[in-house]
Amino acid sequence: MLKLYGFDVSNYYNMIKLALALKGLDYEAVMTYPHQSPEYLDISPTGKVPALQTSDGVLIETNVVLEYLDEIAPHTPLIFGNAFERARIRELMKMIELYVELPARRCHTEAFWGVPVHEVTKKEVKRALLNGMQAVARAASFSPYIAGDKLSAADIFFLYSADLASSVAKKLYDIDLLEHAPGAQALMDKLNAMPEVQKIAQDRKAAGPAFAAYLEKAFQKK
Ligand SMILES: N[C@@H](CCC(=O)N[C@@H](CS)C(=O)NCC(=O)O)C(=O)O
Repeated sequence: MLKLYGFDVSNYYNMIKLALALKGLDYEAVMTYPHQSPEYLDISPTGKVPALQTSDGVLIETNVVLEYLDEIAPHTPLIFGNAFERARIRELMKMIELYVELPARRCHTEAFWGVPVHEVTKKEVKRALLNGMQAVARAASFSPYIAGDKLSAADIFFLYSADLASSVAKKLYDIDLLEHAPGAQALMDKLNAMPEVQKIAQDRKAAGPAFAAYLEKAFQKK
């Protein structure tokens, strides 16, 4: 059986959880916070989560895992269409990760954990997030899904990247990031209404206090 390493507050972990749920794939969840212990590095070379243990070995990197799941469970495709259409879905996934998720991540400590970020970083991130969201808006269709009329892996990336990026933008800059991508809020509302997404949100809420305690300990050590 597939084994998924990670924790319920992790947005990347939740991307894989949603894909597994949509595809109806069984898996064992192994509650794991990212860490650099030799034992976990034997499983995940970066020490990050998520990591997916398959019968052939472990896979890391969320986009790679999503592609793998699409190959082993093609009945509910998340990357579909002709070669060009599939490439467009991958293009959107990559844009969302590079230009929305990753810049926002640079300010997570201040936005979510009360650990201040340097003013220069905050300035850079503000510019990157506005440019990134506007770039995604130019490339996306939002009709109603990001790549057209069917839910794709790009929607999964968007859902679990835009939520955190929007919180960062609101908390640090008092900006409504989704306003910069017409159609994005309606898509988020549609995705958030899905029962699979609601279940993941419940799990995330339930896991919040334990993660907060873990972070407090982690930051005390530094
Ligand atoms: N590029 C990785 C990113 C995964 C990632 O950043 N996961 C976070 C948790 S949401 C993590 O493990 N952070 C710990 C660290 O960066 O050391 C992916 O696509 O899976």
